Amino acid sequence: PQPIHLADYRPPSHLVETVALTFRLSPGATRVLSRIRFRANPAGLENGNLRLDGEGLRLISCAIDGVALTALDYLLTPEGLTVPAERLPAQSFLWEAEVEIDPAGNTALEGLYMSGGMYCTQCEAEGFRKITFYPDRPDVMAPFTVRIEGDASVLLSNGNPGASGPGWAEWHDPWPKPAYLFALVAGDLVAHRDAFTTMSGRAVDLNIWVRPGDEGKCAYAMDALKRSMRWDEEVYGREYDLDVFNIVAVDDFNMGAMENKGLNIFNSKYVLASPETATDRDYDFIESIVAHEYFHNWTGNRITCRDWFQLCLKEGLTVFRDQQFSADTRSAAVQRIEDVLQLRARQFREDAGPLAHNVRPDSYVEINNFYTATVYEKGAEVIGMLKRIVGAQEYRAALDEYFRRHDGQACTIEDWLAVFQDVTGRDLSQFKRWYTQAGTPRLTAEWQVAGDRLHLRLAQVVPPTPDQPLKEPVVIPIAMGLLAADGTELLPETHVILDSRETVLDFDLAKMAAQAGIALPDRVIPSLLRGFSAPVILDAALTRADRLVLLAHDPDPFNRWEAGRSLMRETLMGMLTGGARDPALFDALGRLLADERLDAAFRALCLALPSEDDLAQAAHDGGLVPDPTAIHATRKAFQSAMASALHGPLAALYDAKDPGPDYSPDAAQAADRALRNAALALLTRIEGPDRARAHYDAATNMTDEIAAFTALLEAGDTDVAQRFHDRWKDDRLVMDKWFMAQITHAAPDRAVATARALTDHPLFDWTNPNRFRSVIGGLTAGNPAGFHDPSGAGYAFLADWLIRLDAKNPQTAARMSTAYETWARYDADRQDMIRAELDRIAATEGLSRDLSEMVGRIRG
Ligand code: BAL
Ligand code: ZN
Repeated sequence: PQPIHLADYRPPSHLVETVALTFRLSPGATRVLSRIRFRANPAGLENGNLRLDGEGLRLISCAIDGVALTALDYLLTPEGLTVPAERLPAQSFLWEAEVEIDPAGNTALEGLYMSGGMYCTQCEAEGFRKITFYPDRPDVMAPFTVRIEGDASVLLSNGNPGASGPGWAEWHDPWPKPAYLFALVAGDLVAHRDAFTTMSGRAVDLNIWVRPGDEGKCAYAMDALKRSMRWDEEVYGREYDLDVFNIVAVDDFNMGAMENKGLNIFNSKYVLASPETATDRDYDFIESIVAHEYFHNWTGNRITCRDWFQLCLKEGLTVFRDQQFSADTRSAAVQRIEDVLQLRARQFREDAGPLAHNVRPDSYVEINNFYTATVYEKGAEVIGMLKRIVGAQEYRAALDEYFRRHDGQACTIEDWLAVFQDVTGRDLSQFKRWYTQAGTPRLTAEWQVAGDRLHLRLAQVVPPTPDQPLKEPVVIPIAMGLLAADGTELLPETHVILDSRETVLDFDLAKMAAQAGIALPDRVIPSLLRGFSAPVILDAALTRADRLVLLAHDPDPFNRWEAGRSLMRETLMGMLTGGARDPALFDALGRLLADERLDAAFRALCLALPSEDDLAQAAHDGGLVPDPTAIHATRKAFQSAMASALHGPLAALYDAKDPGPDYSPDAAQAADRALRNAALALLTRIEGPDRARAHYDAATNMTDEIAAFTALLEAGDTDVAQRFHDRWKDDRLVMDKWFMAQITHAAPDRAVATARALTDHPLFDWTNPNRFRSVIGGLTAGNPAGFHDPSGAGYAFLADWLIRLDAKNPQTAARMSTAYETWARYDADRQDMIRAELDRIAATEGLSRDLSEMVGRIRG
């Protein structure tokens, strides 16, 4: 397949005025009748032909203005149907078609498919073309009327409910939408119901639809929904616009969730929660994903993307909005650290390898392959920088104008930036490079004290990435402060912008010292990039002593955490090359742990080590070839040393931070559990399994149970897996944790064998994306030393499963192939073995467009 290029965008030749669909549901042979009123697009640059996308459809009949078409009237290909301009009425006409589709045979989970006897849809990005013939592109928006005929008790589609009777229901969505936001659900479901009154007084029915038996696990998602609705009114002035908002939980789903207008469809993992079955982290995800999908109603649905290159227009903004919501709901500092951890783990990794691409890509073969950390998370960082640069007030004014100017439209990044330019009067042409250049900029900072002046030199380099050898400087907002060596703050937080390759800033040290009431210092410590004010890699000339000062005193919590993190990374890298541990770090961590003024969740984050993948990248960046086995062993040795050095404070925290048996997923309780369970993991390392066994037996919630379970797996307990299995074998979501934990916590030399054995387990349903990700992802992401086993067995295991899954579900197979993206870091033997597996996948007959594009890009 040929790549599609942004530069080739052309407006559609026809627009849609109305769509009416009738579904006659049957598992193997559903009939879809469409009545679509088209009109010629005055702005259309196409040839005037009517181009309808359609894949895997059995065409029964079609007609224009009531006159049946014969096969001579159109061109039908596996990708769609074209009616030449000369057969079309000039201005407006009614297209009618009847097609047959096979939901039960649809294992790709795109279009209309079945999950456990229930019909459901996933149309983003290009699934609607598997339902009926249609201009399946986001710049064609129309109101939809839907009639569903089927024997399920619940029949749902977008918009407001219309008439219904036994075996049928009608829905009308008055808001023009692109086809990717279409949804249909039919099943024997039950609802958890609630209601919401919007700020202008509209009464909205809220329903979360689940299988009978799961209705007791919806309260948290419902609460998160209501809080999201209120937050969007208060913070963005955005109100909900239909009489009903439905959420449906489905077990087989490729993504996390989907923002279909008025009918969000969720992976059940991100809806269902009870204290016994869901962890604090699960609750956290549910809250932010419910918010994310709800926020799409304005940023995505009312204003959508002109074409799929603009995906970040809705995704970057909506991730930014859900991060803001979580920061307002929980601890803002902890939220920021967690967001940055995710960004570095997924997006920096992507940006550093063969899959690097712009936040707004220039081309793609399969758009499903661009639902990436770069589009989502870096896309959100770009909005955060924009907000920082223009200020909160102007940001809000620009968003108001964006909603006013573009409501009901399909827009581009140019439209978005034009709003900011018009409202703030700023020239954003250089800022736009964040959308058009790939790669993580490297920011270096050096400084010297010269008498009573401080000279701070800042420089940036954007590294070459595939197809982009040369880069221009970007606009980097840098929030900074200055500390004296005793921790005194010399400069309140200041904002500077680096938009050239290099600049030198000059500070009056004498004045700052006088204001702070201290003598002129001969050493100062810049605290740069506070709050992670830009998505860059900072190389600052900080000594270990400087970082210990920041860890103890920086008023910015993000940089406090960052100082500890970089000290840990440096220590671990030193240990890898034969260096010793530095007791000063453990002393500093001990003081921090005991500081009850600090949020427990923040302290838990300070105890967490850089991941094995972080260390492999750090080794590579330092000119070394990472040895995954040595990294794993060194990390474990560091944890044991830390546990020994901090035994007293950890044991004290373990005793003090027990929130008791009345579980609540709120931030305060979750923070205490996070710190206590972090202490448990470390203590088990040096004490043996008794404490973890007691913790397991006493656990009344899944957060504690899984913490004890994994600590016991690490300690080599041979019975706990069976006990956990016997208790939870009937709960799909909990069993996903069971599968994953055993692989993640297996010794690296046993990880592949463990994963392989689990694929033989009767509950390993590999066609279920969650289960597949638990096992295959449990190895590739959860046990890097096992995946990179020197034998190459991990690479072969992944390739076998990708080939097998690709034949059924290309989207999930393609996504999992990113495990190979870091191949260039490793030694020649590993590189050869990975290349051989990529070649083997590429040579597979009938490989999907999704996976073949990914393999091709990874190989380079
Ligand atoms: N639009 C795909 C799922 C999501 O980002 O919400
Ligand atoms: Zn989204």
